[in-house]
Amino acid sequence: MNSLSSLCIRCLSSLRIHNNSLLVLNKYARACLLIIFTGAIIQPFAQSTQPARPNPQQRRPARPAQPGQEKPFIEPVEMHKAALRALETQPAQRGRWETLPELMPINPVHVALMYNSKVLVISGSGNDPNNKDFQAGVWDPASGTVRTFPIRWDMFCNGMVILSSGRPLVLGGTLKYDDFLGEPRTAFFDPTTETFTDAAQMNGGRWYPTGTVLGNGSVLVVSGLTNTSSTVNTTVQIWVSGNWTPAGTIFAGVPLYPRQHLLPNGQVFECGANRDSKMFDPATNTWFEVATTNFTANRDYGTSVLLPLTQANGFKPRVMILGGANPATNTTELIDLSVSQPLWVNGPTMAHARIQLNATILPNGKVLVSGGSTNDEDAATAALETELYDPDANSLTPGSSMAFPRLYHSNTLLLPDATVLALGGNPVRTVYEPHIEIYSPPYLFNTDGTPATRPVIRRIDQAIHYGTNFYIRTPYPADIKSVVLIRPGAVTHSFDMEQRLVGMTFTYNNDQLYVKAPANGNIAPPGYYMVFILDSKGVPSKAAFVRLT
Ligand SMILES: [Cu+2]
Repeated sequence: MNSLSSLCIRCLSSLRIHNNSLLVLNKYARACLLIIFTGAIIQPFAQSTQPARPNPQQRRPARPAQPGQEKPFIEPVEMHKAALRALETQPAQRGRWETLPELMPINPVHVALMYNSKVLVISGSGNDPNNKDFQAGVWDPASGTVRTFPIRWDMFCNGMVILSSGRPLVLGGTLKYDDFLGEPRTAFFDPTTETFTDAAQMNGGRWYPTGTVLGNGSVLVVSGLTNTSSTVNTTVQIWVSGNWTPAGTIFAGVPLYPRQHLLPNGQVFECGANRDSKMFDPATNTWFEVATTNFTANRDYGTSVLLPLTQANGFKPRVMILGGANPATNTTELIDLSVSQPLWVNGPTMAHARIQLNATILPNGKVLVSGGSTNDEDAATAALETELYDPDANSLTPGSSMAFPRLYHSNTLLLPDATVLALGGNPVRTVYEPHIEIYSPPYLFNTDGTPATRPVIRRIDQAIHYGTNFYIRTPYPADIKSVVLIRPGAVTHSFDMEQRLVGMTFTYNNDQLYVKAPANGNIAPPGYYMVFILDSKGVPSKAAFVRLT
């Protein structure tokens, strides 16, 4: 019953993706409502009595629950079956996952890394139609604490980007469940005061929208269900200096949460879940066809990554799409958008079929592929083993295994210490996975498994400017082989709307690196970035945050 009832969101979204007929939607939604109603009676709420699982790899001692920190309400039994894992014996090849002692007290449907190294977590109603206690929180990796707080409206299923000021901007959310209606409201979050402030409303509701920061710092918003009819909001809008301006009409058949990337020429590439990939030109507010995927179905709840933009590759934009569809595919595809007639070509096949996967760019340019399952929202077919994609070799290699299934509403996020955070999983309504896992990639280990010695950023210019040099002080500059900017992620529903890696050229003398900042905002939109330096062995420093203007 529960798994059936939780299908409603998914049914709605895939229905939207495939079919814009309101008639069909209503008929379907009526059936879903019936299932939910029955399910709600059968499924009682239960208070969890499961303590956080003790783990020999814990990097911090367990601490008492914080005052006001609620325990998650239900931990699904099936999610604990996989919790015991052997210590990874080949961390230098596969990396190593560990489970943190603290639990996430709210359903982490949306996460964003902020310039103060803390993570904004948004739950809203948290996929529980009866929950009117809308919540968000801030997780501090340094202290292992989560501060949760109520929010005024339901930011569940929003789109989130990070403004050039460093404030996350929340676009829409949920006005109503079953049939879903979208919120027209927006709000930005101040990382210093940890408060939301409402901002200009959009033209209509947006439930499952995508936001994309453009090269001038404005924000493109597309798709999402309206506040009146559970149909897609057909108006494209751009946020400029706090106001929304219309930017044309969306293309027919736009999916919910379209996967989009800003390219170095200022255009925005759209590549999923629909097969017919599109390009948006902000200069003309028009969309045009680019290419059709080789995979013959929509990649529903697959993911997409803009591969690293580097001087060495001429900032050539290449995009990779992975997984998706139900049952899921293990295929990947790549497209080179620098050529006149781009085509999707098949990439390496993943070891696991994955729907609801996540893909996170690491400082060395590799991509961590994690989570998902063969059958959607099915922990029994979850892919616990992760994979690492190497864009230079165009190959996938196995990574260490996670302990918990990471399915619908799970997220991963690169942290400033060059590890990757994994959170959530919510295949059944009112139930989510509260355990927090951290991945230490192979670059953090010597071949004997001991921690690698990391290069150090001693000092750095904190304000950097397009096309100009900035300096980094580090003890052994001759050993530094790459310097990268990584835009902090904002992730939800198997897609990071923000992450991008930009490689930079540099020279050095004495104890200083002189680094050339990106040429313009289309390569790296204005805002805060993590700067990593990597040594000759490929070991990254911890990041320093800089603000690029
Ligand atoms: Cu959702």
